[in-house]
Parts: sequence; C-alpha cells; structure tokens
Amino acid sequence: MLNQFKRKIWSQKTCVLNAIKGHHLSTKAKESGFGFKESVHILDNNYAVDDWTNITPKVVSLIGRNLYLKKGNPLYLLSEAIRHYFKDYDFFVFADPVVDLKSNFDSLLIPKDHVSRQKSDTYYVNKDYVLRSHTSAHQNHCLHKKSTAFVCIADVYRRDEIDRRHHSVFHQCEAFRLYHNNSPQLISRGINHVFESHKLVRTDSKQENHCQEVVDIIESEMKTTIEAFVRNLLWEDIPMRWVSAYFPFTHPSWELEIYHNNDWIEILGSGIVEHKLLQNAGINDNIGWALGIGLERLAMIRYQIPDIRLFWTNDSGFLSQFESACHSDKIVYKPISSHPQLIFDISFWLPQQVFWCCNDFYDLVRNIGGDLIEQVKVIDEYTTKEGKKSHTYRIVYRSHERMLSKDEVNVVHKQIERYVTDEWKVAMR
Ligand code: FA5
Ligand code: MG
Repeated sequence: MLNQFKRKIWSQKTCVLNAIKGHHLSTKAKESGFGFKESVHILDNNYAVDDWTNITPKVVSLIGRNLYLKKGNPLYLLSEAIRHYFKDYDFFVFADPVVDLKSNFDSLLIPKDHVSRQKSDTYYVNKDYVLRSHTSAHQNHCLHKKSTAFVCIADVYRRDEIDRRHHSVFHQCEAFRLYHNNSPQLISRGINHVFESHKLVRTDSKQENHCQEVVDIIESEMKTTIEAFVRNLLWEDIPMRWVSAYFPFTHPSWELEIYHNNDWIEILGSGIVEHKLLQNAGINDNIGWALGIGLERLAMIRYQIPDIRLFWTNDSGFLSQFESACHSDKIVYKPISSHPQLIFDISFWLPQQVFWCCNDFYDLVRNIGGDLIEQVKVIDEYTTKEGKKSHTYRIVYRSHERMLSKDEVNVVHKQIERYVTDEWKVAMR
C-alpha cells in the first residue's frame, strides 16, 4: 500500500523535493536556451519563446508522429481495441498537443502551487502554453461538446524519469462517464437522488454534496467496466488491484495496478469527478467517473513488449510484427536483434508465360539466406504496355548473433540473384 507514495506527478508528497529540483533545472534551462531563439513552430502555429520555454528540439521533433494513428504500431492496434470496446462512448481526437494553462491545470482545479505546474515537470512552450501533460486536459473540451460519455486518446508530454516504463512522450486514453437521477444504474437500485440534502461533509470516501450510496454505485460501475475492459484486452484473468490515490480533479481516487512479470505495474489513475469541475462546465445535476490510462504500459503487457522506447522505432523488424494485424489478434512480440539491419533490394523482369508466385521467391530467399533473413516482401510491381512484368523485392538481413558486414551479405545476395537468373530465368533490371 506504500505504492501511492512513490513518485507521482499529482502526489503532494513530492512537492518540496521537486520545488528544489525545479529551481535547479529552470536555471540550467535558461542557460542552454533549449535550442530555440525567438519563436518555435509547432504544427501550424508559431509561439514566442520566453523565460518559461523549456521544450527541446528533440521533444518537438516527436510531435505529429501520431503513433496511435499509424497502422503497424501496436499503439494503433490498442487504440482500435479501445474504440471497439467503448463503442457506445463518443470518441475524440485532439491532434494538437499544445494547450493553454486553463485546460491543462485550472479547469482541473490544480492549485497554482501544485508540483505538476513546475518547469521541472511540465514542458512549457511559453508562459501561456504547455504540451499537455495528460489527456485530462481535454475533459473540459469534451464536456463543452455536451458529451456525457467519452473516450479521448492523445500523445502527452512530461519531464519525467526515463526507464523501461517511462518516456517523456507517451500516450493516454481518457474515459469519462456521467450519471444523473434517472440513470438506470441508480433507478434499478431504488435510488432517485444523487446529492445530500443535509450534513454536507467531505470524508475520505466521498465529496461533501454526494450521497455515499450513490458514490458506491458509481465506483463499482467504473471498477467493473475497467476490470472487464482490461481482462478483454489482455485475454486473461490477470491479477489486478486498486490502490487509493490522490488527484485534484477526482475524489475519491484510485490507481489500478496489474501483476506482470513478478511486478505490480500502475496502468491508470481514476476517480469520482470533483463536482466543482462539472459545475464550472455548467453541469449541476450529474455525478461521474473519469480515468486516464497509460497506453504504452497496457500495450507492453498486452504484447509483451519489454521496453517503452520500442514504440518509437522505425525498425521494420519491430513494426512488421504488428503491420497486418487486427486489433483483436493475440500477438506475442518476438524480440528483435540489437544488431543493425542491412537492406538490399532486388528487381527483375519475370519470365514470360510462367506463373509467378511470390511465396516461392520468399521460400527461395529463406532457403539460401537462412537465419540471416529477417524479412522479405514485394515492394513494387508493374506491367509494361507490351505485357512485361517487373517485380522489386526488399530483403532485410540481420543476425541475432553478430553484426553483419555488407560484403558478407553481398555474397548471399548474389547467390539469390544467380539462382533466380539461372534457374527461374528472370532478367535482372
Ligand atoms: C494522470 O495523468 C491523470 N490525469 C489520470 C486521471 C484521469 C486520474 C482522470 C483521474 C481521473 P498519472 O500521472 O498517474 O495520472 O498517469 C496515468 C497513467 O499514465 C499512469 O498510470 C501510467 O500508466 C501512465 N504514465 C504516467 N507517466 C508515464 C510516463 N512517463 N511514461 C509512460 N507512461 C506514463
Ligand atoms: Mg500515477
């Protein structure tokens, strides 16, 4: 149960420590200038740089990669699975990660002196704008669209520790649901009121104006929804535990942890939405739950991906394992070699009047190249007016044991060329 006191962006316990760290970092940041002179261009906008700017060219270069929208990335498959599971909820995408302080902090009742506002923890574009540090930054936008149940997926940015499970750019999914007096979940239990009429006291288990029995129902609704969702995503009855937590925008609050590889891994934060937050959005009669899930954490467990950095790789040995999959496919990631790939293309005219089967070529390549072949696929094909057919194949060579030299791969590649020319009568282009 000590877990909630580990370093967490919203935990008050780390406030003092971070205040010291923040001062140190911001001085350093000023000195280095972070690589931007007068303004910084992000997506379609220019932002003036000021004393608050602490975004780096490296982080800015990752904006717009939109991994969760890219076929072939496991985060895309996971996002599709989420959309599918929450098909009755509105789905929102906010492509631009730059948000104002009101969205990221004020609308969520995050106090002015809260640790998460410090330059040590958040990427400031300038004094008025940040790169959103969580998808909760869009709760208010979705509520203004009059949505009562929504899911929103986005890239988020944090000056966080970096290890196997933490990255400074990662993805979250916000889920949010409102209930009112007449919601079937309450009516079916004989309850037709959400709010206390007297004894307005906030306790550890409820806000001042909420009825305890209603909070208990909403808590159980949220937890059952999420547990079923996680079980469905992970294809098994994996051990889970709810740990009480603190967030300025929910009360009571919890985090969900999943037991995986002998470790409890935190995957989401959640809670009963602060009533004041709803009132500020013009909603007076409802009660609701909200949660924010870390997509990488869930995908790492779902596909057995050992390191969070892999989501950013362009290595086709990684991407090809997810490329043609459907969101419901059970894929177990096979670790790729740490040695570099060598990529060779081969183009030829097919022999005329002969039935050509790509799979025969793939087998031939594997036969000759053995374990050095990581992938082979057709990347271009066309037919001339005269009916001559051309194919280009890309062959990716890589060894698990050692770094391959160009010369040694060339020998294998020439063997493949010779075989198809001599035996299958293709003409090299
Ligand atoms: C939040 O971000 C809250 N906005 C969640 C929330 C939403 C609470 C709605 C209540 C209501 P937290 O900082 O714990 O909470 O992050 C949520 C999840 O994001 C974590 O459980 C984890 O799965 C993931 N996460 C957090 N930091 C990182 C990181 N640096 N790298 C990868 N994943 C991370
Ligand atoms: Mg947390």
